[in-house]
Amino acid sequence: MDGRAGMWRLAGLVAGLTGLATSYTAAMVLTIRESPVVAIAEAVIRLTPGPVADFVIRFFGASNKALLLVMIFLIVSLVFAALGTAARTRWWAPLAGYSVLALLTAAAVLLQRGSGPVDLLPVVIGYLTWLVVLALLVTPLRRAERAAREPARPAVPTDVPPVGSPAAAQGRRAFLVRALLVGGAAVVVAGAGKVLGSGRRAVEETRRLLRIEGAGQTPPPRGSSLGVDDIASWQTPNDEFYLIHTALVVPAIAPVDWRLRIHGLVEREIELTYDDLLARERTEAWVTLNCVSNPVGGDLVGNALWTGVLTSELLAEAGVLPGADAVLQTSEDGWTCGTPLEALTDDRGAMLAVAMNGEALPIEHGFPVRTLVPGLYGYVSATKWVVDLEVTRFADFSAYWTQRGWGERGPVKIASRIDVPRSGESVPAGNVAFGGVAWMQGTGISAVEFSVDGGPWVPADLGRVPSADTWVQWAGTTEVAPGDHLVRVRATDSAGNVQTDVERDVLPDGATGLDEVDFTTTDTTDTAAG
Ligand SMILES: Nc1nc2c(c(=O)[nH]1)N[C@H]1C(S)=C(S)[C@@H](COP(=O)(O)O)O[C@H]1N2
Ligand SMILES: [Mo]
Repeated sequence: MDGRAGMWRLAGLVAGLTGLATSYTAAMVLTIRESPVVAIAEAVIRLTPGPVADFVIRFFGASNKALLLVMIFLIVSLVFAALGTAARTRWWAPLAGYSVLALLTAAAVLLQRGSGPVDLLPVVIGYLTWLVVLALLVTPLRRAERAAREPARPAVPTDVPPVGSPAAAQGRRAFLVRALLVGGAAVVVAGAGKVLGSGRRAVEETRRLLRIEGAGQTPPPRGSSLGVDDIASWQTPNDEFYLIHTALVVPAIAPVDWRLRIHGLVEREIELTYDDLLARERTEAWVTLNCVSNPVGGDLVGNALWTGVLTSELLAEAGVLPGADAVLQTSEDGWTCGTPLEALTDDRGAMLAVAMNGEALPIEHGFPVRTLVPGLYGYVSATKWVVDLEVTRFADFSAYWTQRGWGERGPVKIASRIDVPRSGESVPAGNVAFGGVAWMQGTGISAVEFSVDGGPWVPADLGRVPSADTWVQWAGTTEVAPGDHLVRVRATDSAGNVQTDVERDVLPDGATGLDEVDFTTTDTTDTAAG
């Protein structure tokens, strides 16, 4: 048996497994989801034809998933070893192999429900690890082989079979040392990932089992949905709600560990536990939350039912001292925002939310507690994983996004969006359906109009809403001749302000301008007649 071939196999195996370790740990750090290998297992299960899957599942019993993982592990280990062997003669072979593996894994990850671009990061990290580690390991092996091929020097006569030159032996030693170090590092990295992942999973499990009594009792008002396909649903499901946070590692806070401190310019500091908060009287309201960096027509906006405790009551209990005009909010991950004190104490219903659409807040949306303030953009109000409220003055601090050039106060701006037709869509000419959503939290929307090709503004029907704090669905139809068209939309709020067509960037305090969509209408009379 060729011991040197064994070394190449070992190099491939160590590089491969180290890549699995870094990608697993990256997955544990970045998300609460499983590692890419699990994504592959799930894809295999999903893509397996029903009867085969049934058989396999019955055959393996309850442990089928674990067994499938072990099998995948064994198979990729063989592939890794083969790639190491291939690297000996064809430098590009492992590169090609790793690329194929990474692409397959990326596809499997994207097949998972609710996955996004960030979920690909572990795959990228694993891929880079493969390349770097394999290069690291084969460099001394190549050196050894080159040395072994060099013409033998006049040797001292000996009975020992030739094992190559001292340089070759040295190269192999260097390889073994590196393989050992890298392998050890991989074990440490994977261990760290396991610890991180189990903490996160424990919090996720706690959250899943948590029932917030009385939450989710306010159904969407009848008529909030106009029943038009492809308009954003009036209620945004939790797993479709947009996500914005600076945290790379989303805090996983067990409710028992959560504390909120209310202090600063107050008569009495308050410290609350999660149980303290849950023991208080709760409020529940439909509120639309949107991001200041949402461009005109963008989808960084969602509408949900929020359950929590009014900040006005907590702050009244703390006793705000004269002179204060702001609350500096801090999250567990150190993000900060400054909220006008008034917005947290007036009767708009600002709350420390514990539930979203009737269930405990999802971890990525701020579990166990976040702030929610109707009428303000998220970046100045909607602190996820909130742990500290300091009553203070705007003059005395500068919060995370304000330091980066964004406006200090952040009241929302009136906006409307076209969801139907989609940009570039082709629809039959004639009576064409238009629709979308519009919002102006705090004031409410009184009218939405749309205009095709700069023609007259056509009033749209509006869905019913429970308050001024949610978005409203709009829909309408108008006659459109065959050809290419452009539709624009504008809203009017309940104070009579008409949405401006002046285009402004999202920076520093929210975009303005009208959403517009290009679409094509096709003449259907021929085909209908023929
Ligand atoms: N801790 C923390 N809270 C945060 C942020 C953040 O980066 N960190 N982003 C804010 C911004 S800019 C917005 S728009 C909302 C988004 O809330 P969502 O991710 O639940 O939709 O959260 C706000 N709360
Ligand atoms: Mo935001």
